[in-house]
This record gives sequence, structure tokens and C-alpha cells, in this order.
Amino acid sequence: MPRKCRKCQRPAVINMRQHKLALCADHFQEWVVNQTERFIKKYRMFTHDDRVLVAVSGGKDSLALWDVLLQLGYQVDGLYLGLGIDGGFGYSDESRAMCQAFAEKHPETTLHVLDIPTTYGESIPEMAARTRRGKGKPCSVCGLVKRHEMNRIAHDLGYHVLATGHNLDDEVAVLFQNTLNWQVGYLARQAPVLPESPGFARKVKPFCRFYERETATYAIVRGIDYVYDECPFAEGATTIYYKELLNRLEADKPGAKLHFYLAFLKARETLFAHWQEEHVELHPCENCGQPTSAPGLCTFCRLLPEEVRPRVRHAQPIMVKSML
Ligand code: Q46
Ligand code: ZN
Ligand code: ZN
Repeated sequence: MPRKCRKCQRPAVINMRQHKLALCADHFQEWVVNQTERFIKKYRMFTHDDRVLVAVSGGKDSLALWDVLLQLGYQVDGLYLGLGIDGGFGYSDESRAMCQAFAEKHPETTLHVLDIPTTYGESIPEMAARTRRGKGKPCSVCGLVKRHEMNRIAHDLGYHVLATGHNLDDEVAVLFQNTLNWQVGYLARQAPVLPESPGFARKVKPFCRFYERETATYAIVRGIDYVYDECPFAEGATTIYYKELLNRLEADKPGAKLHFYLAFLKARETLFAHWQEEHVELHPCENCGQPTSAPGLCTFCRLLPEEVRPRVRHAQPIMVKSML
């Protein structure tokens, strides 16, 4: 028997066993928007006075997040970083096209695009191969570049808050990994909000309590076009293995992931109430000015060939504004 929406009795598009809640397309959209607003307020992520920059990858989570924040009337724009990853199907080109298509449908928002190969002369896989960082996988170089550039651009363009589309499945997989290894420093910092500090924007994850199937259903019912394929380098990542394990647990015990995450956030308040970050002296990078603990240059600037380094100071993203 297909389920019916709890609110209007029309056919449901989703049944959320952990909430014992089935909803039709209209009521589900409304529920996602209201819940997001609730999480933003509960975790004090930002207010209507803050300028928010959403890091968009062209995938369902980040585009759905951008869409929800626009519906809620926040001052929000998107940032897309072109990584130059092809994977045999033009992954980066397709991702960028999805972000641009979204921006073109929403005249009230702006998409900022920075293409890494055009700006710094090399794609992420090329940088990784040249520097031999990350044992054949470009992910560690990619993470470093994304963190640096997102923070730099947010700062240069006057955004106070950087939002990412991490969902519950992402958060729980990382939490599981950090717990298995008892990485206490990472656990202390794993939260829906990472407060700003001098030189670093506040980082928020408004979708951290939504299951992946919920964000996917939201994107589909809202008619958002997104890239279905993951980055080709994501394959074989440890977090994907943990996601599979956790899916088995969830199938046997609906709500187990959400419980694990929420119980952690609660325990975290006591466990880390007196947590002191190891004090590291930060100083401005000699090239780009961002705070760094490394002597002289930050890790990002050190990654770049010497002749390319001055570009960091002037690299501005291009703006894609709707022509509607
Ligand atoms: S880190 Fe690695 Fe991701 Fe970069 S290279 Fe692809 S899988 S995109 S989140
Ligand atoms: Zn309904
Ligand atoms: Zn630097």
C-alpha cells in the first residue's frame, strides 16, 4: 500500500521512518525549508543581517541548500571552484554548468566562479602529481586548495559566513571515522558551526541533520538539475566504506544515524566544555596574508610554483549574474 501524506492524505513522495513521517511533494518541501530554518536558529548559524556564501559543487546537497536559503530570504550567493577534474565525462565542466543553470534561474542571487587551472595554471590532479602529496590521490591537495580559496574569497568579497551542503550521512561517516580512531581534536571541532576567528570565516552546515535521501528527494521535487555522478576520485574513499556500513545499521535500526549524531552533539557539550585548542601561533602568510602556523608562507602558497605565487593576491572569481 503506498503511503499517504500525513498532512493532506495525497500520495507520499517520502517516508521518513526515523520521524514516522510520510509527506507529499508540497508538504515535504515545506518541511525541509522549515526544518532548515529551525536548525539555523538552534545552532545560531547566521541571521538575516549576515552575508552568506554557499560553496556549490553542482551536486544535490549544495544546490538544494542554496535553494532553501533563498526561499528563506537570506542574503546568500554561491561560490563554485573549478577543479579541472575530467574523469572521462567532464566532471568539472558538468558541475559548473549545473551551478550556472541554477544561478540563471534565480535573479536574486549571484554565482562566483573561480577556475583553478585558469587562475593558477594547473588542475588539481596536475598539482597533486607535481607535488606528490597524497599518495596518488589528489584529495589532500584538493581539500587544501578548496579550504584556502573559499576562505580567501569569502574574506575578499565581504561574506561573514561560509555554508556547505554536508548532510547527515556525511557527518556521521566522519564522526564514525573520528571515533574509531579517537581523534579527539577532530571530534572537538566537529559541529554544525565552527565559529569565526581572526582571518577565518564562520563555517556552517545547515543540512547536517538531513539524511542524504531527504536532500536528494528535495532536489528532485524542486526540479533542481544536479550532477548525479560523484567526483571520480571519491571512489574507494574510506568515508564511502563507512557510509555503506552505516547504511546497513540504519536499515536494521531506522534512526540509528540521526541518534548517533545528535547524542554526540549532546555529549560534546560536556566532553569538550573545557576543551582548549592547542595554542598555535598564527601569523599572516608572507604572500597571501591569510593566517598560517607555517613559517613564512602558508601551505597553499608553498604548493604553488614560485612564479605563480603573486597571482594569489589578485585572483578574483568571475561573477555569473542572471540575465532574466
Ligand atoms: S576532495 Fe577528492 Fe573531493 Fe576533491 S578530488 Fe574529488 S573526491 S572533489 S569532496
Ligand atoms: Zn501533503
Ligand atoms: Zn599564503
